[in-house]
Amino acid sequence: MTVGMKLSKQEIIAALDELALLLELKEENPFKSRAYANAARSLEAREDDLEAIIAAGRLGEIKGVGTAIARKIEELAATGELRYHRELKASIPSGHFEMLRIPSLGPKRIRFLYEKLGIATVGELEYAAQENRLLDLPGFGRKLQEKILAGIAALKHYRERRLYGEAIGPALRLQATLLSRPEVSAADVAGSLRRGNETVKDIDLLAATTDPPRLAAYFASLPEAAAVIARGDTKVSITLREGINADLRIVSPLQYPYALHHFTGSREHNTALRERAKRYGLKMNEYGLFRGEENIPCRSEEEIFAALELAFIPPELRENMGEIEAAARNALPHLVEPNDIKGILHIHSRASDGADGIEALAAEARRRGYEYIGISDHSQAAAYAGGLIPEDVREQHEEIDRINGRYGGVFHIFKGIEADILPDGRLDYDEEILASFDFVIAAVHSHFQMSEEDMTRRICRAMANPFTTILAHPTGRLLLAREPYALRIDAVIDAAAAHGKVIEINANPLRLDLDWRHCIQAKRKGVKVAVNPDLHRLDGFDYLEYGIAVARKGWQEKGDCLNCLDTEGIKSFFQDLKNRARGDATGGKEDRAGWRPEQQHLGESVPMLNLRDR
Ligand code: DGT
Ligand code: CA
Repeated sequence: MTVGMKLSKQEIIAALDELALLLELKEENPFKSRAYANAARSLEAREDDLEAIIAAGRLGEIKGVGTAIARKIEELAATGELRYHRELKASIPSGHFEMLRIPSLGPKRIRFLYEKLGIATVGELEYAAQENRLLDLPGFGRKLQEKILAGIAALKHYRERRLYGEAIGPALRLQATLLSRPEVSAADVAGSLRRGNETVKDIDLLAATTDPPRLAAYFASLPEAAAVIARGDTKVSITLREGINADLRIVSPLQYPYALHHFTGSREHNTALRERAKRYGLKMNEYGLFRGEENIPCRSEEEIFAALELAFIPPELRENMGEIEAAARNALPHLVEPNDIKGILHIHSRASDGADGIEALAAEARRRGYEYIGISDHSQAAAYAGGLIPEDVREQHEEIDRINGRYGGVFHIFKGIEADILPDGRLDYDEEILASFDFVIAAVHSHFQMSEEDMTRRICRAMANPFTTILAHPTGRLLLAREPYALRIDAVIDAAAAHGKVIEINANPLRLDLDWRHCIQAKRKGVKVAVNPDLHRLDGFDYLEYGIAVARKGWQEKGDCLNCLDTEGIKSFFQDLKNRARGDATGGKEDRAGWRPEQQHLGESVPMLNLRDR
């Protein structure tokens, strides 16, 4: 019998690690903190199913898991939370846990700052650092003080913004709510969300009605609104229960297309378009497109663009990165769409740190209409994530062959691996094992602190490895949480181009890495991308939509995405790479220059780079 877990194994491990940190912050007995950290490590190392262990009441058999910790794991699994954790968190100054997100501040230093200077919040810490109070503290100094100030600046930026993946759901629900109203004739999500930006400040909504006061009153009284920030007849701002602000602008049906364009932005795109309008003797704003006093009637955004002799520019491209010039030449890209995606790579199974077996993953992919999946569990160096030793790899390949046999060709599972890129740039298996995979995703998971030069050399070396197929999450960033490691991304893109390798758009909403700005750069160099969910459980398939938003924002077309190839197409792509690897490995001189299938088409429409500071 299974108990049904409210949290995944990974989430339980994360909760234990957080408990260890909280205990350190509280300066409980250091052994107690270490006990939780040790228990977390033992859980990570276990290969068998945690749910089954709990159901059998056998948690106590795990090394480092005593009765007290076992009970807490059971509570976490059964209820999704832990009373002890809640109480501990409440007993520590509110800002201390947040301070852990500032690089170079650990529990010890945070406690020390509290004892010496009474610093309980990030704001107090910022003030103290600005007043040079950290200069003379033992173990601190000017360099650390500056690092802390820089960390606080990043933290404040993070606080003001939300992940696309967090905001898009509530935004679409609000749009549906608006559309269900009889007085509303049109409603859209606008702003940075409509443009598919990776993080957003707020939710912008636009609605058309002939009865603005009624709609304004309705919106302000929504049960989703935890607070009403501002309320007029044309604009209402609320704070949602999730803590995100949502602005509704209310316009007349005639004004709607102009307002939709205006409030979609970006500011930079709007400014450039207004300049173009000026050259046509027109004035453009949220109320209309005017020649003198006369409004040029447009029933849609398409008609507004047409009035300026432009093709319709998809919202994702509206960043003034060359889209207006391309629209004028009728050379906009045909952006990739969800239906173009034929299969899913970068999938973790239960063999490493995923929650599901290969059959269940394949069945879910089939149910969603995909033709193939590629399993890519962690490699041996990633022991913390249950990385596969060579024997595990061989077993997994036999399992995949068996399942593929049962599918009889209607669906295909590719054999892959997410191989760690070791600090010196080598991959985490010998050539014999590497050669046994259909594809290899190379990934940095350790030693993030290298110099820019070393990290660039490390990753470029991995790109040059004949067995590498795809580079995973190239910058290692976690949006609103961790900055990218130091890296010359242009050198990495050049290396991908030189060796015919693919770069991943990791679709996890926290990563969205490769960044869309660099996708444009990759496209100019003829480097293909793969939209990869990096999924660890079945609902991870939902991440695809976030990755596709990034791909679209990065000007990617169907032909630019590896996993828009059908089964036969991707099979021969993998095979071509492997043939070449075999040539390299035997010192052969197989047609190296001539290889690079389909990589040469430099989209006519790719803009010159005009990368804004991030
Ligand atoms: P965000 O909210 O920081 O994620 O980014 P946006 O683009 O959603 O910015 P937001 O919410 O301030 O405004 C939404 C759009 O409305 C923006 O992209 C362009 C337009 N807009 C708003 N205020 C102004 C303004 O003062 N001037 C111009 N040109 N456009 C504006
Ligand atoms: Ca916005």
